[in-house]
Parts: sequence; C-alpha cells; structure tokens
Amino acid sequence: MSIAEICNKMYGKTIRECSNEQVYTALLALVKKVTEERKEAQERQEKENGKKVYYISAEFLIGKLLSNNLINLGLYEQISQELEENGKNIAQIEEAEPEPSLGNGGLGRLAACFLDSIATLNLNGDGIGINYHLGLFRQVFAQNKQTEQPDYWIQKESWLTKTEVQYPVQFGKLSVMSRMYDIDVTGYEGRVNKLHLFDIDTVDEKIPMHDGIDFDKNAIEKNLTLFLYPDDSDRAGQLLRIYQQYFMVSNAAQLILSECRRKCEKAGKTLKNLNEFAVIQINDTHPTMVIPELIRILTTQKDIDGSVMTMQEAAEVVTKTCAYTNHTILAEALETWPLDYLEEVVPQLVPIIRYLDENVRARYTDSSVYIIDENDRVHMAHIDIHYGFSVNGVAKLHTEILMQEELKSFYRIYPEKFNNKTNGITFRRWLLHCNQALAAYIEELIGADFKKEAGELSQLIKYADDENVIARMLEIKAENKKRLAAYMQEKCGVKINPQSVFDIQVKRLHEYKRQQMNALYVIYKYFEIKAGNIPDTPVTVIFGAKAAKAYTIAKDIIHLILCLGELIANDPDVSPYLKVVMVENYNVTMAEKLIPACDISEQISLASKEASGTGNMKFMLNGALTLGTFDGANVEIAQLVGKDNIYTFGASSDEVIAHYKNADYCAKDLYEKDEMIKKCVDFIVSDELKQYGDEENLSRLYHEIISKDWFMTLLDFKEYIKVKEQALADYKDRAAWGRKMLINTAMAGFFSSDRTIRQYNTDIWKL
Ligand code: 9GP
Repeated sequence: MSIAEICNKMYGKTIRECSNEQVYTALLALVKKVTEERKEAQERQEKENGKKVYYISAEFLIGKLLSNNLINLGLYEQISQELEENGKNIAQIEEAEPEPSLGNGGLGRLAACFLDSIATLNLNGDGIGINYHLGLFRQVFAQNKQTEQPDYWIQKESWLTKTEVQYPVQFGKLSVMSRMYDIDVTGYEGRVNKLHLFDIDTVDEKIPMHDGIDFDKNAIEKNLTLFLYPDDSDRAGQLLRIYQQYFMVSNAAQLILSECRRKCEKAGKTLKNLNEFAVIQINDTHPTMVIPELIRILTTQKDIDGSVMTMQEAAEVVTKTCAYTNHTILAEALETWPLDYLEEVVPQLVPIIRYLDENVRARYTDSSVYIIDENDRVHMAHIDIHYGFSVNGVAKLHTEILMQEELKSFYRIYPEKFNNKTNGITFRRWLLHCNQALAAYIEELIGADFKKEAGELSQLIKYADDENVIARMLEIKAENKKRLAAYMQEKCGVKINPQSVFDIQVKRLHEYKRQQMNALYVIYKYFEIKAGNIPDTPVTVIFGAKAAKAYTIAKDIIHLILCLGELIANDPDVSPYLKVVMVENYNVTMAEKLIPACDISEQISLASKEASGTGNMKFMLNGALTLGTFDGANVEIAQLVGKDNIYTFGASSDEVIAHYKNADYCAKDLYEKDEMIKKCVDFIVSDELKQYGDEENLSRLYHEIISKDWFMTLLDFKEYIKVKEQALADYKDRAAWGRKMLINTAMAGFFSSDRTIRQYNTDIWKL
C-alpha cells in the first residue's frame, strides 16, 4: 500500500491535504506493515531452535525511528520522493515524531546502536528493558538554571505495540502483573528483531508532581515505570530503583525461560542446556539480579524432565549463559545495594545471593572479591563477574584499567573471562541519515560498499591530496553549519554565525567530563578578546548536557555556562568574536543536527575516567577534529588518524592514577601559583558574572574547584588552552584543515558498531 492510499484510508485526504502529523501517522502504519511482512517471511524461513542473544539494559536511547526504519527497509528514497511530489518534506514530517525518552547517555545509545547492528548482521537477538512513561526528564532552563519536567513522549499512535504477554512479578509485600510492549528493530537490509519493553497497566502518568519531577516514591503500582533513574538520593528512591531493576529482570528471566523451554523441548533437551539456546548480555550492573532470579526459578520450578535443579546446578547453568559488560570505573555507577533493602524488595533473592557469596568465600580468601561486604552491602558487579562467563570493557584503555587496577583481584582469578570490545556506532544513523550530503559524496567517490562494510571508508585516503575533493568536503561542512544555524534560530531562537568555528561539547554533564574546563576556557578567551586579542575566526562554543536532578555541582556548572553565555552576548566588545550556547534538552535528535556541523569535537575527560565515549566516534566520522585527552576511545582514534590529525593534551591515565594513589593532587596550589588560572577561576565569583547568576551556585562551584577539583581540571587547564588555541589557529588554513577532516572520516570505519557486534558474536555470544 502506498502513502497516498493510507492517507486516503485513514483521513479521506490526499497527502497534500494532510497535516505533517497525519502524514507521520500514515508512515508509521506503512512502516509497521512492511516490517510485519518481513517478519512473516523471516519466521517462515527460520528454524525456531537457534541460539539467541538477549541484551538486557536499563536504557535504550533509540532516537526517532521513522527515517532510520525507512533507510533500513530500503524505502527512504522512494518515500522522500513521493512526499516531495506531494508538497511535503521528510525532514519536516520527522519533526512530528516525538523522540522516545528511554535513555540517558552513551550507555543507552550504545544499546540502540547494538540492536541496529545485531539485526543488520542477521543475528537473532532482542533487547529487553523498561517502558518508561516520562523518560529521564525534559530539561528546561529558567533563570540560567536547569529545571526538570516530565517528558511525556508516548502518544496514542507510536512504534510501541502492545502485546498479550504478561508475567506476574512478586516483590516483598506486593505483586504486580506486567505487560510487554514491543518495538520492531529493523536491520539495514537485514532481519527484524525486537526490543521488548516491560510495563504495568496500573502506572499513573497523572500522579501528582511537585517541583518538576518529585512524586510519591512509595506508590510502586503507580510509579514503577514512570521515570528512568528516579532520584535515588533518599531511601525511597533507592528502593524504587531496586523495584525497577527486579521488575526488568524478572520479566526478562520469565521471557527467556519460556522461549528456551520451547526450544529445549523441540530439541529433546532440558534447561540444563540453557546456554545452547540463550546468551544474556548484562549491560552495566542494572540487570545483575537476572542471575539470582534465574537461579531462583531454576531451583523452584520443574525442568522439562520433571527434575528440579540444585542450587549448584542452577548456578553452573546460569554462569554459562550470562556475560557482563562494564561501562565505567566510577564508583557511583558500580552499584552496591544494602542487603536489608534487597530483603525488603526482593526477599526471595536474598538466600540465593547469600549462597552465591558463601560459595565465593569458600573458594577465595581475598575479601575484595566477596559479594556481600563487611557493611552488608551487595556488590552487583561481583555477582556478574563470578557468575558470568565473560567480562568486557568498552575500549582498549578501559579494559586495561579494569584488568590492572579496578578489577585486578578478579582478573587474577579469572584471566580467561576478561576481554575488550571497543564500542562502535551505527553508520546508518550517524552518517547516512544525519549527514546525507556527505554520505552521497562519499558514494560518488568510492561507491556504496561502505554502507555495509564501514572499513571501505579507508579508500577515501587516496583523495587526501586532491584539492577538489577537499574543497567539496569543506563545502559540505559549511552547508551543514548553515543548516544548523537555521535550525537553532527556528527551534531555539538562538542566532549563531555559520562562519565561526563550531566547537562542540555534547554529552551527559559530569565533573569527570570536565565541561567546567571548557567553561574556564571561555573565560580565558573572554579576557583575551577584552585585551584586544581578536581571534582570526570567531568561535561558537556549543554545549548540550543534562545533569542528574540531585547532582548539585553538575547543575552549578550548567548555571556557570548559561551565565557566561548571557554575559558574553551582552558585551558588544566580545560578542562578535565569541558566542556560548547551551542547547536545551540535548537529545539524539539534537545530536543528529549538531554532529555534522561540528569543526572541533571536545573530548576532554580526565584520562582514565571516560570508559570509551561514542560521541567522539560520531564527530570523527562526520569530519570533526577531536580535541581530547588520552582517554577511552580517544586513544584508539589517535592511533588511527595519527598525531597530525587530532589535538591531544593532558596528563596520561598512568599519571592520573598515580595522583589518586599518592593523594598528591592539590588544586589550590595550582590556583595560587598561576596568575592566569587564578584570574579565570576568580571570574566565576566576580561581580560581572553575578549580575547574571546566583551567588550561592557560583561560589559553591568556585570552592569546589579550588578546594577539591576531584577530576583535576586545573591540572590540564593550561595545556588545554594551548592546544585549543593551536587548533583554532590551524583552522585558518582551510585546505590543510579539510585534509585532516577527510582523514578522520576515512579512518572512522573501525568504529562501526557492526565491527563491535561481530566481535561480541565471535568471542562471546557464538550465535
Ligand atoms: O561513561 C561511559 C561511556 O564512556 C561509554 O562510552 C558508554 C558506553 O559504553 O557507557 C558510559 N557509561 C555509563 O553511562 C554508565 O556506566
């Protein structure tokens, strides 16, 4: 059926007469129908006995799906043309689609890229998560501060399909009945898989909210699936997170076992063979309870042959089935839960967790590997490592740090479990869709193979000295910058100069990512311009970031950036040369506009702290030059492009780790001894800036930086300025800059998530 027919059937109108919203809804129906036909054909061909990967994750930051699905189904060109012929434009239709609010940052976006690649590579694999109704939150700026609002993203017509699948989930004093919703995951010229999102029918989107997103955290039946990462700064918040995590994994375990039961029966096997039919990838520690939950079910319910497994048998089966990915070394994200909280929410798991811990204690004397520590806290990652068969980090450096530092006691016990899987991104979304002009030009130069085999991009290298090619690459970048400027003007009412250098830092707000260092650079530059040192090319510094609601200093950093933006905009001496913009409610949709337009990609985390980063890969692919520390995947980017095509600076991870070990870093010394550092930091609490902001927030941040600076901003600040100034100076030589851009795009093939998923499959999943 064509769109015209669907529009006619649904609304009795032609495409031209329909509103963009109506056309969007018609396209939603069309894509669902085509996908359904593919699924049916796939099911006819498929033997139902194969092994499947279940990717369990608290987040799936999938972004808008319309264009992505059209591209993957091979319908994009045809549909865009049909729309054009009828006076519509696909980009405008896409504006009608709300962005699903199911993720927070890199962890969730990675999960979305992985689902795309799993389906593209024709692997049998589904995602499992939670259907959050109000998402993370919608960020709204008021008085130069972040406020949080519920993000109502679910509409009547959406990509979600309500299923009849329901499971009972028992908590300590409460039981609920779940409901499964599915989103189809279409691979690029590949198969159709599913993202299963669990929910409860009793959830109440209209639950009273105070101060943005505060609500009664005790009303579990109403709030269980409302928010991703509800504020856990109090006991009720922590309990709610445990409720959510158990809800997710209890559903996952029931779904996985029901699918595998069928397969085992067909094959004449029992659930003791579970690992022949399923592999479970545990994405960070949020889904860890799937391990004791599976053991609980396997030791209480009858197997196919009528037997019931012993605890030891079940633990062995589960260990062969589960694999764990670690995404961070930050203590705050390596979850530990008080045993008595687990006792309250999931008492049925506590004897199993105790059993697992006793087993570990019987084998090892090193108390750092115990599951339950001396304060009766349960270390979730320890469960994953002891009772999973694979532990992977997400970039070479990160995995090295896990093995040699953070998890070294475990690496000593299980060297064979540890492996690296450097992250990747799907090129369908992050090149073919978001940068159509560049993708088309690449195709003109090297043919279409790079769309399926990203490594083919390296063929571009032969054009590195071709003036015409470089000129066209620069032209495409300039067009993308104009497009972004127009979009920001229209959507955010912000005017930016497309002739300026676009210097972009977009990612979650966290002190280790050091947005505060970039803000201090802005202050430095402000002084320079005031002193008459006018930059050759104006600079636009763009930030985008949400700060967790209870993360006070992160919110103070946002406040600083917004105040600086206003101060500079109001200063006629400086504003023609420097502009600071913080985009509101940064999300995937915004990233798709910003990344193709970027000149300088800010990847300035404190070395050792950013496990990988994936934004760095997206920017590189789109021809931005990285300004970064030797952290996470930046290290691998630097190796690939060579030192002339990246701007690196800062202390190495070894130096940073040594500072922490020796406790010898003192921000105050650096502040007191260096006039320039002092001048920039002092500006945070200057009268000029306070005109635009709040004394309390600014002085709290100021004190944090000089008296603590846990992520060593001042350590790298001067070198950061030097290298950034060098990058800005180099920007003037357009041909040389264009060559660097081309080399970055050409070498980005390694960072395709197709490569990452192939490696997961070869080394871990073995589907
Ligand atoms: O902070 C890491 C980021 O470096 C990485 O790229 C991403 C995907 O592996 O995971 C992030 N981790 C988290 O969001 C929480 O562990």
